[in-house]
Amino acid sequence: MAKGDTAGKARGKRATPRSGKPAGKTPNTGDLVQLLTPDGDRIDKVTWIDGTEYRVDFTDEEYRGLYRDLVLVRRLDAEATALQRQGELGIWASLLGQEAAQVGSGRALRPQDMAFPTYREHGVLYCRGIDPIMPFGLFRGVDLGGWDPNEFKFNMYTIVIGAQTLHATGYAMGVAMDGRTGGDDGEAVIAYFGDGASAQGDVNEAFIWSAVFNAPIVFFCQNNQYAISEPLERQTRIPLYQRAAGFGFPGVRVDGNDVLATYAVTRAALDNARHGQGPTLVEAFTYRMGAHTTTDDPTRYRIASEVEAWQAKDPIARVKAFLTKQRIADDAFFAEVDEQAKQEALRLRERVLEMPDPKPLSLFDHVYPHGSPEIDAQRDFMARYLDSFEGSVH
Ligand SMILES: Cc1ncc(C[n+]2csc(CCOP(=O)(O)OP(=O)(O)O)c2C)c(N)n1
Ligand SMILES: [Mg+2]
Repeated sequence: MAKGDTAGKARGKRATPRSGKPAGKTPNTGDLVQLLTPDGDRIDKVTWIDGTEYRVDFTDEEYRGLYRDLVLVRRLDAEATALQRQGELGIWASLLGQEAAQVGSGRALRPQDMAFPTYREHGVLYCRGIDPIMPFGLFRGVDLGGWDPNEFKFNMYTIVIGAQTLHATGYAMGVAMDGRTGGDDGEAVIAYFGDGASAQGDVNEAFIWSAVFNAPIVFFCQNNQYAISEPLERQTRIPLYQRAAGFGFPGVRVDGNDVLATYAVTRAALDNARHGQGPTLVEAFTYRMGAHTTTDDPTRYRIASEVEAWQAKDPIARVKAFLTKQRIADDAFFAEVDEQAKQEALRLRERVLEMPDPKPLSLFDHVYPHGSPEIDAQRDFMARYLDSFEGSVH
């Protein structure tokens, strides 16, 4: 869908050069790229502190498409949380509040680009055209993840914090070595991770390798302010995007609750990468409105007024306000999107409930490509154990 134009190609104008020399002006922590205010007012263009100019130029149809994406991914996510509460999923990691960061970056990807997600990127998965049912096998505990990363250019979910940034770096180095960068049809890579992950060794190693090999990668950090119960101030003493300068590549902070700005910044960073200009760190400044996962109770470590303050910056409300003010959409459109979201959520629920339980012994399949005596022995042991139950069929 959205092919909105982005400016941001002015890499030559960057004040934080590839040498890692600090920018002349030190930004304060309030600096971020924003193109749509929480009240739904458009900002035509924004110049980041390094001189890069960001703007978008979407058609009305494309604006409505972004709104539809945001509403759909929120509704499917809410259904997933309800399914977990009803005992139908083992766990769920909600994206509530992070819809704009995910839809904006997900739609900024070109078809040839490769994404490496964490466990929370259901909105990016949706934008990649993957059937939303796919991650549910994982969270219901009935399969090991269902999609082919190469078919959709979207890798498997990664639970090990930060590990996917190294996988993405290796993949991006391979892209460059294969000569698949350098033009508009070049391939770029995006690695998603969180504010907590930014403190992991893996992530810092990924930054170094990407920098020195000039890998075509965008590090997309969704700073949702928490790593489970640990707040941001336990991860860093400086804004996360500023870390990039120490590694020798540009960093930019974007309003992660603004789908337009997130799109513009990510698209520009990806295009720089595909043209051979190396990595960028994008810090999407956002907020995890829900629990870390359904196993977590955030009321134990954060106060209601903080959540309320972020509610006023809701990523969907501001797009709705903009569409209404600009008469790009009317009540009939909003009602139609709500109805579609409801129907898709119902369909998702039905399909989750129909997911068959796996055969217990399938646990031992696909551990090694050619089997192993150890695994065979474990399978035999398990089979005997299951046989010990009266009427057991497996
Ligand atoms: C290597 C590793 N250490 C610890 C954990 C446990 N763990 C799961 S999620 C999480 C916090 C991650 O926070 P952040 O990177 O901010 O991502 P978010 O969940 O907020 O999206 C931790 C510590 C893990 N999965 N992997
Ligand atoms: Mg976090």
